[in-house]
Amino acid sequence: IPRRSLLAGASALPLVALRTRPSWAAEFSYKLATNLPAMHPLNTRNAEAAERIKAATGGRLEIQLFPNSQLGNDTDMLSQVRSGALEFFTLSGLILSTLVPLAAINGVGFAFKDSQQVFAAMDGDLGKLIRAEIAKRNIMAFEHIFDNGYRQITTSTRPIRTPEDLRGMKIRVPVSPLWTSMFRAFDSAPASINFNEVYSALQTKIVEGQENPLAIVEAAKLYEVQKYCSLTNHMWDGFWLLANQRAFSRLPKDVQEIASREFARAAKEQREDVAKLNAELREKLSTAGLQFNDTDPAAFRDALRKAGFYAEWKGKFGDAAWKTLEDAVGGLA
Ligand code: X2X
Repeated sequence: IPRRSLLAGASALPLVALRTRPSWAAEFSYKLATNLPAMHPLNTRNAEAAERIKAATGGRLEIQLFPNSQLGNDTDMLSQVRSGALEFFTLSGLILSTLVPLAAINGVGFAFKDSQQVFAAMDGDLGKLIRAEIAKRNIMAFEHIFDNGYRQITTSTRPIRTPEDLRGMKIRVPVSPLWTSMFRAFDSAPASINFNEVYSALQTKIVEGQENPLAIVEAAKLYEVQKYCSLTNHMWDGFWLLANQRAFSRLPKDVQEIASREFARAAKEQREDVAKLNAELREKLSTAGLQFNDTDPAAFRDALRKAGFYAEWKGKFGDAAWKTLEDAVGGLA
């Protein structure tokens, strides 16, 4: 095409754009933010979902991804999604619990036996209960939670082989009462730090260690500033995909349905990605220099029980919610 005719076409466009939205702009242009690096499956799968949503809605809903805490830390982004400044946001239920206390319940230490049990509960009655609580705020959670995974402890100072090894350890935890309470129960010295500051907190030795699933230890390159990785599997954590309630209800019904369908597919695919990563990363991260050890979960669970951790959180969540958890995982306290 000759250059001149392109320019001629372009100069004609503003006349049309005076009254209606330009033909190249989406009717709804929304943001989706996460705290994780772009390569983590939470982002790659949601990026694919955004593409499919754009195609299936004929371009009416365009979703732009902001990974890696680009729009602020989790605390900031949670206020943005509540106010509507941000339309979509993925957040750990445990951090969300600063607003919706029940959302921390899946993080109770050593509650779930395996991922199958996790997702049966989170796609079932337990998840339903949590989502109902979330919906009482200005936000909503899509049906299927994304996987963060079982959390492991990394440190620069010493491996964690027994619960006693956690005594006095300066360990970073996310900003969430349940996390702080759990590591206090182990007699550690937990420090609440948002994820976007974790790498530098480890690098500068503000804290000795942190805990996260292997997929994150890799994606955020935490192995560069940590020496040991102790496989404690001490809790399961997931990311709710949250939406600002008003922003979502503003979408036409068919667009809402397409978005829900594609996010559901993204969650299912993302769970498989994470399971695969967490299974293969021990070897890869060992090669990168991390020293791994296994642990006996029963010893850690006993330590929590003796410290009164389960009794305390049963009281906080209440008997009904605790029973829903125990119906899914068996007796806890
Ligand atoms: O902050 C963390 O450690 C992370 C990335 O796992 C969560 O979002 C809870």
